[in-house]
Amino acid sequence: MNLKDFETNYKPTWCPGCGNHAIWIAMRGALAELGLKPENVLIFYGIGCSGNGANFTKSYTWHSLHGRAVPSAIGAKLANKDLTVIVMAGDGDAFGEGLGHFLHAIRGNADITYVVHDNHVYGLTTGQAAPTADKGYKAKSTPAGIIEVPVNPTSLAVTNGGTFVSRGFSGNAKHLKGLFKQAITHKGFSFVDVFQPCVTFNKINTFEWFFDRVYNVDDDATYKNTDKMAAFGKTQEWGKKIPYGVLYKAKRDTYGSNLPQLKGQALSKRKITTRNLDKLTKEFA
Ligand SMILES: Cc1ncc(C[n+]2csc(CCOP(=O)(O)OP(=O)(O)O)c2C)c(N)n1
Ligand code: SF4
Repeated sequence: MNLKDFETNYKPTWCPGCGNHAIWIAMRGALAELGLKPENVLIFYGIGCSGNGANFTKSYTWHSLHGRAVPSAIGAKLANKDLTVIVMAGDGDAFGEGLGHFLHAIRGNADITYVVHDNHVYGLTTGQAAPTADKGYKAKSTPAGIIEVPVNPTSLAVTNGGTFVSRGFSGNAKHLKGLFKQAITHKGFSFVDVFQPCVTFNKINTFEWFFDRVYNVDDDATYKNTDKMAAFGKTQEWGKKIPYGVLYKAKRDTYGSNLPQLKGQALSKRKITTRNLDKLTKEFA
């Protein structure tokens, strides 16, 4: 398998220089190196520039509703556990409209991979501020600057039962490919928050801005990514120094492995027949 095996006949329509290109290359590289075949991979996309990857990437795809890709993906994984199920969405989709789904998916530890294209803006709708934009960020939707503090997705993931919490950067596609491979092979909900500069609408959080600040925790042999408190500390770092890499890893049962129906258990010892259905309905009413 190689990168071409995961390409369709459509060429990306993303702006030249957009961080989405590196994510696209890294994901196809990861799938190819894992020896996966397009017919065994199902990728759910949100609505946004990131979601347009549905047209360029060869696999089974599902272009979801805005903010709703995660629950659809969990359902698919429960229906067919042999599929490799991935979600790719923008940060507006993931942490605005879809924030509730993100938290509940982490709690449940559904065995899917969640890649967020985090560019701090709503790219497709021309640059409104997304929930990860820094306080004071000025956009056409917030000309006087954002009043709220940003959502911190990696902190939320660590504190709400996350088992694979990581960050990638479009400026390091080689590392991103390795991260995607780890995330896909992780048993449970794996979260990869990718810094993906939007070169057209975000003139603050540019490639240069990130290059001046990011450092890779995977290069630090003293960092223990299984230490929850240390991981939480890393997720709180922002400003002059911003960590990326695998911030936290833990082992926990997946949602599917604990679901009674999938374990072959009957939900009730009482057999439901047409004769006792009325009685049962009354009991539950
Ligand atoms: C429920 C709902 N609200 C709003 C929209 C309009 N909408 C489409 S794409 C988009 C923004 C996408 O931004 P993001 O998720 O950050 O992805 P990006 O384009 O940056 O990749 C919005 C608000 C929609 N389609 N559905
Ligand atoms: S608008 Fe921004 S996020 Fe969308 S394709 Fe262009 S650079 Fe990328």
